[in-house]
Amino acid sequence: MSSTDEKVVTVQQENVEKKPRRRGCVGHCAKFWWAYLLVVIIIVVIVVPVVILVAVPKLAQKKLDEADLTIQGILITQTQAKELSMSINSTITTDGSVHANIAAFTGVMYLEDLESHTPFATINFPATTADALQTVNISQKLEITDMAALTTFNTWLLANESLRITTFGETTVKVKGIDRDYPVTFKKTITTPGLRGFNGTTVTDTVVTLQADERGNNFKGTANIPNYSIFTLEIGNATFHNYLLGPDSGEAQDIGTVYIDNIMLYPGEKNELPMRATIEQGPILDALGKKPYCDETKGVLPFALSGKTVDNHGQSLTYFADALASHNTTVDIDIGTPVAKLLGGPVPCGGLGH
Ligand SMILES: *[C@@H]1O[C@H](CO)[C@@H](O)[C@H](O)[C@H]1NC(C)=O
Ligand SMILES: *[C@@H]1O[C@H](CO)[C@@H](O)[C@H](O)[C@H]1NC(C)=O
Ligand SMILES: *[C@@H]1O[C@H](CO)[C@@H](O)[C@H](O)[C@H]1NC(C)=O
Ligand SMILES: *[C@@H]1O[C@H](CO)[C@@H](O)[C@H](O)[C@H]1NC(C)=O
Ligand SMILES: *[C@@H]1O[C@H](CO)[C@@H](O)[C@H](O)[C@H]1NC(C)=O
Ligand SMILES: *[C@@H]1O[C@H](CO)[C@@H](O)[C@H](O)[C@H]1NC(C)=O
Ligand SMILES: *[C@H]1O[C@H](CO)[C@@H](O)[C@H](O)[C@H]1NC(C)=O
Repeated sequence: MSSTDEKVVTVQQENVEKKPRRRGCVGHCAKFWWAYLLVVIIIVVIVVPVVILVAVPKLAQKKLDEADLTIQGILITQTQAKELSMSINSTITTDGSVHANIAAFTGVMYLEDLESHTPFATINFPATTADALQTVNISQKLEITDMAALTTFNTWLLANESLRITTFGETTVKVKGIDRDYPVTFKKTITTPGLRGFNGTTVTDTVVTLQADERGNNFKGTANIPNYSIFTLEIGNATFHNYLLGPDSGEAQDIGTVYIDNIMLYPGEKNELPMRATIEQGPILDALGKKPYCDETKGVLPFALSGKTVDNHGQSLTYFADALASHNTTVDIDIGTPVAKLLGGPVPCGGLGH
């Protein structure tokens, strides 16, 4: 400010309000210091806090809300009765316009479409930044605190074509240049494919024996179980009810137990698992002698399998067993071919007496 300006100001202080920025301040400010103080106070007390306490956190929350969470894979291993290991490979994508650090937090996961929103898992999210692309891989032990919620989740995962999972947690974000932690809510809902009730399962390489082996099994085969989900699941040893479905849908008969050992279900791979069963042979032979199995289907019989028990290294896993028990997977199995091999010919229509 030049001395000339100062003089002008002292003379024309009445005009200050019209051209304030061109004026100096000495005399004027001395008189109206309180007005400037008021402006400063207003800026400090209202504007800065509004920016810092309202605008920035609002923006931070908005950017967090706009970010996309994508889950590439979920691994459930070391499954025990009360705990399991869970790893998640995920990415968070943002537009990258805000430089911020999101603090680590504990979040929960629940089924979006189940009204209670009861968490089935508690996840420890690591600290992340708001970079355009973030890889967030999590690997942790999960104590099972709500068995019913985990069982329901597994039931939905098994039965549905797709399911929506919400991850929710309260955390804080620190925006670059502002030394302050803002509370924000992390809430993301993803849609992920389910197991579709193992639809499309086939059983091949079937062998039937008249005499049961040392474990009591008189049937062997290979189960080919499709996994449409992104989950890898260590299930362990599972047993299933084996229903023979009659020609009329009403006539289902529980004819024995199917055993599949050491089930580790992978996505994107064919899950070929040896299976064995202890089944009553009478109902099988009866069915093979009836239409349409004795002619049209050439001995391919319809079965339904639903879970009975799940045991992994000696521990009973009810959260899998109850989910598997809630669903019937229908499978057509070629029993006619191995039986014909055994008997030296196919069972004719009308049964073996004919
Ligand atoms: C995450 O990715 C790594 C490397 O590709 C892989 O070994 C691991 O199995 C994946 N985990 C999950 C949970 O998908
Ligand atoms: C994280 O997961 C991705 C796959 O989603 C994988 O490519 C990457 O190698 C994993 N990183 C680590 C450290 O496991
Ligand atoms: C998923 O499956 C469960 C159990 O069968 C069912 O009750 C639920 O309505 C299904 N949800 C969706 C969204 O399909
Ligand atoms: C499984 O297949 C059956 C018969 O094809 C179909 O009715 C059912 O909707 C399928 N279930 C899923 C979850 O895809
Ligand atoms: C499954 O059962 C067999 C015995 O039938 C046992 O040797 C094996 O260890 C069991 N596997 C698991 C994962 O529990
Ligand atoms: C599976 O099918 C059998 C035979 O039809 C039936 O008795 C059983 O109740 C069914 N189980 C479930 C869970 O639907
Ligand atoms: C799971 O298995 C099915 C059948 O083998 C396959 O079509 C599907 O692509 C697999 N799922 C994933 C996520 O790759």
